[in-house]
Amino acid sequence: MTQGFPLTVPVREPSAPSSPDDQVARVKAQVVRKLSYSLGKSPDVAQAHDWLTAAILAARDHVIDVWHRSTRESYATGRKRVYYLSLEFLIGRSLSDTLNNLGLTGPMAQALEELGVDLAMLETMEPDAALGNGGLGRLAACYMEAMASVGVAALGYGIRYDHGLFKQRIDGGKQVETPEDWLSFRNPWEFERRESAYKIGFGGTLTPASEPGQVLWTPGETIFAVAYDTPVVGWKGRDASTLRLWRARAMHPLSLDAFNQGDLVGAVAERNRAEAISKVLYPNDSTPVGQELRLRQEYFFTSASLQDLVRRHLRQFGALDNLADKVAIQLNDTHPSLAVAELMRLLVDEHGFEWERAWEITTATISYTNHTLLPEALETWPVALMERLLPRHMQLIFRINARFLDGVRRENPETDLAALSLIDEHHGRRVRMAHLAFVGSHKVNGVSALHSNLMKETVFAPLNSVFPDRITNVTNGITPRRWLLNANPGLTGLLQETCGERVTDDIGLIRQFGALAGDAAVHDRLAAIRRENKLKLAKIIRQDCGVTVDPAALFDVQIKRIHEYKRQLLNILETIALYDAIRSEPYREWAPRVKIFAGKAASSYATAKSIINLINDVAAVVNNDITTRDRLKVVFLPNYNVSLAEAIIPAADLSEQISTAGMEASGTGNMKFALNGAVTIGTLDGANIEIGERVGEDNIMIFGMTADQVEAARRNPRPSADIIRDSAQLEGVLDAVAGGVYSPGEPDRYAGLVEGLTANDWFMVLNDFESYRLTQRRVDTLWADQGRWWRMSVNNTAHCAWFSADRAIREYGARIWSLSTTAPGQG
Ligand code: HBZ
Repeated sequence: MTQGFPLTVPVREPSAPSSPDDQVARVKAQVVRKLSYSLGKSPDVAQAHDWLTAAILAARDHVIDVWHRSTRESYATGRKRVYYLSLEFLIGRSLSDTLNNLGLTGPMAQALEELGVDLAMLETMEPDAALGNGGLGRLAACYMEAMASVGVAALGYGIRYDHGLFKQRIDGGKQVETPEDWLSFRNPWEFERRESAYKIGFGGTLTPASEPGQVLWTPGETIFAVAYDTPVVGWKGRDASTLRLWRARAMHPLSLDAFNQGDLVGAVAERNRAEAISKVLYPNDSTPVGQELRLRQEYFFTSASLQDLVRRHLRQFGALDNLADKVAIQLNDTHPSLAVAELMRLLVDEHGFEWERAWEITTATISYTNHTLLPEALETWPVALMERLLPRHMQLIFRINARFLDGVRRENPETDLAALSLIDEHHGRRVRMAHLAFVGSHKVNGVSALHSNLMKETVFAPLNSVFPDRITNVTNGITPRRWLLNANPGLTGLLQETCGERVTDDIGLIRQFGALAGDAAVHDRLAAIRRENKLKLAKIIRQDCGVTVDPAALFDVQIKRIHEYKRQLLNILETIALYDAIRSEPYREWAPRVKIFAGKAASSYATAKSIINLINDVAAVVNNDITTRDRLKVVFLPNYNVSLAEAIIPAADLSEQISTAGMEASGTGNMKFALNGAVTIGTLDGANIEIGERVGEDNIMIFGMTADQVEAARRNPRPSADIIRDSAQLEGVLDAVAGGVYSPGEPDRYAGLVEGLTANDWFMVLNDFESYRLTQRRVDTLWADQGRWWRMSVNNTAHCAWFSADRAIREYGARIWSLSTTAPGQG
């Protein structure tokens, strides 16, 4: 099936005027116009943030032209739309990417320069939109851009949180969280759509309706979801997708009765309760949140999104019977799982469909992506809470479950139904949101080959045996526009010289770079580019950590959420071993290293916070030791976010991807580093395996246990005393940490952390220590041979085009959404 796109959507230069000078003049006039007539400022009194807003508004006008064309085109062709439902969109800054995708970076920089303003400086003032925690949210942002670049008609749906992910400060070595306030200068990218507001009900009563099977739900509480739209433009202005975020508003923002009686708090109580829903992002990553407010958030955005897409479909096609032909709904993990029940409710109760037909439409429309198998991260909600908050949905879920289990029983009476059920009866009756999403979808995908296989073998094994064709894999991807072209202009320039200008349109062309892996001149160019990037990062490190680092040293980087399974602890313990080794042989030729860490810990995750503390404590000792001064530095960069990642990744020599095998579903940072030419040190976990397959085993440093070995070791653990005995360094390192060498003011600060490791090494930190340490020493040897190192670097860049989000989106399009995306190139 060919939908007639994107071949019908030509790649256009953004409404290019006749000459570059004209273009600069035009952009300049646009910026000044925005400044005057949208902001009411004249150039002589404008502040930096006024210029930023004016530049954004001018850029936005160009996006709108594309956006309108895209929207018109998708209505005209009636092509299928993808709706990406995600509780998180980790967007970061938008100005630089938007200008780049429109080909307007040069003209805008020149126009502003003529006005006496520095574009690069303005770009750093833009707030980093952090409506997400980590990988899942960043993936959603990459996919929105990739869909616009590949020519998929797409809408992303989420929540417009007033406050995104908290800001992190490091005080005395410890994480301190402060609120984030990205909207304080308003958000110039968005459009409020008051006309697109939907009622969202909670609680209340159910009565049978006139038609059999239909139920009339009278909610006890109703709030509004108001849409805010942001266009996301694709590469070269090919297309624009829409990010539609919902804001919660009260039906009655003020009770005059209460106010008149002097009850000021009561007067706005309804408003506060309603608006709490879109007030703040839950700061948890890979762990669920049990609170009622979270369930209200999940239903709020799911219901608003489904009502919106149903309304759009009816307006366009007049009936819902062909919904699955024209609409694909992708659930980004289980947070929008209620979509299954909500779509059934809309079809059955509001549009009079028979159950069977409604179920056919629902399952043909919906599909679900799983992002983690951590048992504690699989969402379940108490039946009692669901009954109180969403009585009709609970009823529908029971019915879905009963019909599903009846069907299975008929086919095979021996089946263990309890393992399949949407209701977990062991923990006080809870709804298993992953089972709801699975049963209500036609496809369920994992995010790397290993992860998708583990889904079949572990958490989803019972469901997989009933639906053997349902689980599929789409290995994650990243947008090369943000993570290569924009973040690393030096490398991009070299790739254009060596692989042709078109490499920016068709990232697949970088495989030609591999032919230059042994070219000394290319190595020199790469070394100069990397050095430039490292100098910029060194400046940030000096500003944010007060530490001076040498750009000639090996930059060894681990940046991601702080979690036990990601094993920052393994890294810092090995750092201590290296520190000890350098001190015991100070005259040996040690490869100088800078150990760079960054990442946030969930505010309630005590162990993760303790690991941050330890890294900072070790840094304080190491960085002040003159014996190791030129050889080792340790830094923890505060407030990790998308923008900081953009500065760090192009400056990295070594990428730490060292999760306990079987626990990191995919990882996407690993792809960004490899594409930028860093060498990975990593376990056989998630997408590391696929990176290794592509770059070749000589170009990746793999260590540690496999997922199977981890599983075996958990069933039959080795005594930690044995493991410690087999390593020359481990005991000394653990004793030093536990004994307060790095926390002299509070000697037992890490006693519990170390005790935990030796009592139960669930994450295999001790088990993998020696293998990791020896691999790090092999890294030293390779680094000493710079020719060899740059050969590895070239091979990483050259063979990672496959990790483009465009490739991932094409796979979703072909295998899950039944689209035909035939545009050439882009990996
Ligand atoms: O999703 C991450 C995975 O940890 C990472 O390996 C993967 O690359 C990335 C994109 O696929 N997962 C998350 O960021 N978050 C969760 O998996 C999650 C699941 C349930 C929750 C909260 C977070 O309730």
